[in-house]
Amino acid sequence: MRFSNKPAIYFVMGSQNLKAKAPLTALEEALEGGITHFQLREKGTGALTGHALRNFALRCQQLCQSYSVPFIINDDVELACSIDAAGVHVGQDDETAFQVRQLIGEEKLLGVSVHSVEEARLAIQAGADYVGMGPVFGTTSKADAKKPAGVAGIIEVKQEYPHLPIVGIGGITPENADQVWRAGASGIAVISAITNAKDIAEQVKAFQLSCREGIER
Ligand code: TZP
Ligand code: MG
Repeated sequence: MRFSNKPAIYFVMGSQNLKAKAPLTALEEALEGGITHFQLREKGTGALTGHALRNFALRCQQLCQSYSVPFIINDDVELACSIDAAGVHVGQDDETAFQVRQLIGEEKLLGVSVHSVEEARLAIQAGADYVGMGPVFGTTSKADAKKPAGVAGIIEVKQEYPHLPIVGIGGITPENADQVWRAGASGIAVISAITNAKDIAEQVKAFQLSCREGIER
């Protein structure tokens, strides 16, 4: 499978998401713990821009490459192309998935945030490799997040498109992740439960365990 051949533990982070640790330290610990994907999502107050963003992105990319983990950029197609990132993730309010696929070519991963079977259908048509669905649970990491949707949407899209990789996002912790796995998700995407963890590598391992428990149950 193009997106992942094992359950994806997809870490999403921007420099603004870190309080106690340096962002690159957090990323390295998460890689050490075994994340399978990383998305740079630089947004909101204090977000890096311009050269600072590009330099930060390059350092994240280098770290990801040294662990053979795909480095994916949120929204910024131009930056992703200029540094040859492994992929791009876009929402419904960004450039259309169809346009993005044309700009990035066939090789790069394309992820699209969707909230319904219809949006999933359009994402597939546009050439998405996976879709993100959420917020599954309540989140404070996204200012304009919709109401938590639980796992119902994931189950519905999975029924309609059994081969489409779906990544759940929003308020996911090692304690509730089993619900997302059982709904049929191929992955879980996480910001705060990883960035706020004291021991980030251990927390990633707890997410790996949640997957085994979710599947066995
Ligand atoms: N999209 C839907 S919820 C969310 C995004 C980017 C934020 C997820 O962050 P957290 O801290 O894992 O709830
Ligand atoms: Mg976006």
